[in-house]
Amino acid sequence: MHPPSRQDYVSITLAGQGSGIYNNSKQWRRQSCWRKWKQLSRLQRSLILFMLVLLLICGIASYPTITEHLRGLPDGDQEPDDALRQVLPHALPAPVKPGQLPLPEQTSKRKLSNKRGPPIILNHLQKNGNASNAVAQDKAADGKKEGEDQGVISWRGAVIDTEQGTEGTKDGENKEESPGNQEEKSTKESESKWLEAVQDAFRHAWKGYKDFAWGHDELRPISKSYSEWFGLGLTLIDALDTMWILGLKEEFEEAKAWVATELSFNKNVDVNLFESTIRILGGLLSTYHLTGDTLFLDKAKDIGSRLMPAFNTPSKIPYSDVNIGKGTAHPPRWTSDSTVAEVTSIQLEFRELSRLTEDPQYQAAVAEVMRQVHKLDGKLDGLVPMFINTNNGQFTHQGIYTLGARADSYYEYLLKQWIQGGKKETQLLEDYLQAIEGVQKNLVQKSSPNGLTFVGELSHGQFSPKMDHLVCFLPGTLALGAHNGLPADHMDLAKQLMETCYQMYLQMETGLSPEIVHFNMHQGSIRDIDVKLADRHNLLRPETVESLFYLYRFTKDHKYRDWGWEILQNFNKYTKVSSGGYTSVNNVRDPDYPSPRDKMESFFLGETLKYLYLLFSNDTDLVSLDRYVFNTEAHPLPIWPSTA
Ligand code: DMJ
Repeated sequence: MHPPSRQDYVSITLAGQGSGIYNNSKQWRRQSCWRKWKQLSRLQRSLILFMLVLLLICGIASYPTITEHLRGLPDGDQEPDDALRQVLPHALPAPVKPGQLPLPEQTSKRKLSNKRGPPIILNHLQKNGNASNAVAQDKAADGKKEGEDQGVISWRGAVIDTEQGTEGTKDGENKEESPGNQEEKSTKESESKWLEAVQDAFRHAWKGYKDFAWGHDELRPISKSYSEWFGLGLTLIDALDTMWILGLKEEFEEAKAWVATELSFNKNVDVNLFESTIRILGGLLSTYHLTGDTLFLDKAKDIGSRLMPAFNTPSKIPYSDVNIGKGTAHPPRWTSDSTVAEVTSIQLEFRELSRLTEDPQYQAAVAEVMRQVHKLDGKLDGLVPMFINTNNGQFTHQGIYTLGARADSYYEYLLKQWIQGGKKETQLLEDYLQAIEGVQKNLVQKSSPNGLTFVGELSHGQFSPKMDHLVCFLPGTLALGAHNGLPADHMDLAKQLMETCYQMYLQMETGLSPEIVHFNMHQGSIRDIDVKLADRHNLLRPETVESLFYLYRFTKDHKYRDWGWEILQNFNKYTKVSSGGYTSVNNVRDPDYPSPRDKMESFFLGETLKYLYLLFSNDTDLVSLDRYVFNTEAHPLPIWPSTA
C-alpha cells in the first residue's frame, strides 16, 4: 500500500461571503460576482488567477493521453495498475485467452511489440486512464519521479535506461530483426548483430564492475559500490570464461592480470562450499581448459585443496562452510544439516580436479557423498528431500519434494556426471532416470485454462502448484539427456516446460520472470499464472536462457532464439543501469517502476550472458555439447576422453 499523499489546502475568504443574502436571479448573481471580484485587492485577484492557471495545468498534466503524447509514447502504452490487480484480481482479464496459447508464429509476432501482456490487457488499459493515474500519483507521493519523462527510471540518484540498450531495437524493428524471422535473410549478418548485442551487454556490465567494484564480489550498480560475500573477486572469476567465449580479449587480459597479482585464497574467511566450488573452482578449471594457461589450474588447485576440510565430518557428508585460511569447517550456526543440492552439486568440479592433478582425494570425497545419497531411505520415486544431516548422514525435514531451491542441481549433476565420465557410471544414470520418472509421476501437472505443463512441489503428500524460476534448468537438462540417448519423452517434456518457462517471462508486464510463480489448476481459472507479492523479484537468473540454449542446439527451432532475444531486450530495458552494470529488480509486474535492488549477481556474467551468446551463435563447435559438460554455474568442463 502506498501512503496517502499529503494534501495542502489554501483557504481564501472572499469579501461579502457569508452575508446571508441569496437570490436566484442569474443577472443578480453575475452582477454580485463581478462586484465581489472588483472589491478584491489586486493581490487577492492575482492569487485567484494564479490558482486557476495552476489547476488548469495540473488537469492537463494528469490527463494520460496528453502526457503520453508529450512524452512521445504511443497512446495506450499504459500498464496495469498493480494495486487494482491486488484488490480486484478478477477485474483484469486473463493474460492469455483460452485457446490462445501463443504458437511459435503468434509468439514471434506479438512478443517484440514491447507492450507487455496480452492485447486484451492492453486494450483494457487503453480505456482505463484512471488506474495509471493512480499509479503515477502514488509514485509521486513516494518521491520517485526524477528523469522518468526522459524515458529513464531514476532511483536514489542512479539512472536505469528504459530505452532499448540493444542497438536498433525500437518497437517494430524488433520483429524484423529477431533471430527467427531472419531465416530467409543473410543469417550470418544478423547473427553477428545478436552476438554483438550480448557483447555490448557484457561490456556494459563489466564497465560497472570495473568502475565501482573491481576485485570485489558483486557490483551494487545503483549505489555505485560493491558487496562482499567471500571477498574473493567472485564476479571477476565467474566471468573469466565468459569473456573468453565472447572474444573479449582486452577485458579478459585485465581480469587475468588481477588473478595473477591480486587473487589470494590465503584469507581468514568463511566461504560456502557449494557456491565457491561452482563459481570459483568451476570458473578457474574451465578457464584453464579454454585457455591452456596454467595460472588458472594452479589457482584451482589452491582453492580446491582449501575446501577439503569441509568433508571432515562424522558422516563424510560435507559441512556447508569452510574457512579457507584456517582450514576449519562448520555447518550453519542454527543446524548441523547441509542442503542436499549443495552436497551433490560439487562433484563435476572435484572429479575434474582429481583428473587434472592425478590426486584421487577430491574425487573420492565427492563420490562418497553420491554413494551415501544413493542408498538413503526417504526418497520418493527417486526424488530427494532438501536437507541431509552431517552427523548421521540421514535426510532430515523429510516429506518435501521439489525441483527448485535446495534440490535442483542434485538431478542436474546425476546426468552430467554420467556424461562427464563417458556414460559408464550406470548407477548415476539409473538414479537420474528414476528421478525423472518420479518427477513425471508426482510433480508434473497442467495449468488452467491453457494447459501449461509445469513442475510443482509435494509437501507431505499435498501437491502445491508452485514453481521456482530455478526449475527452468530442467528443460535444458532433459534435452541434454535425450541428446545423449535417453528416452524421447524426456525431450517432449523438455519442450513443454520450455514453453512454460517462456510464458513466465511473457506474461509479466516487464517481460521478465518473477522468482516464483503459482499455477492455477482449477477449472474456470481466468489465467494460468499467479505471482505472490513477495515473489515478484528477478535476480537476473540464467535458468531459462540456459534451457533455451540447449533446446536451440538440439532442435534448431528458431523460436528459442527469438525468445532469448526478447529476454535480452527486456533485461536491457528494465535492469540496465546507465552508469554501468545491471541490477536485480523487486517487481517484474511494474514496468513503470520495477524497483531496482541494487545488486548484480555474479551469475549474470558467469551464466546468463554466456548462455545468451551461445544461444545466438550458430557455431556448434563453440563449446560443443559433445565435448563439454557445463557445471551448474555455466562453466564448461571437458567430457573425459574414453580410455577404452
Ligand atoms: C547459480 O549460482 C547456479 O546456477 C545454481 O545452480 C543456482 N543458482 C544460481 C543461478 O540462479
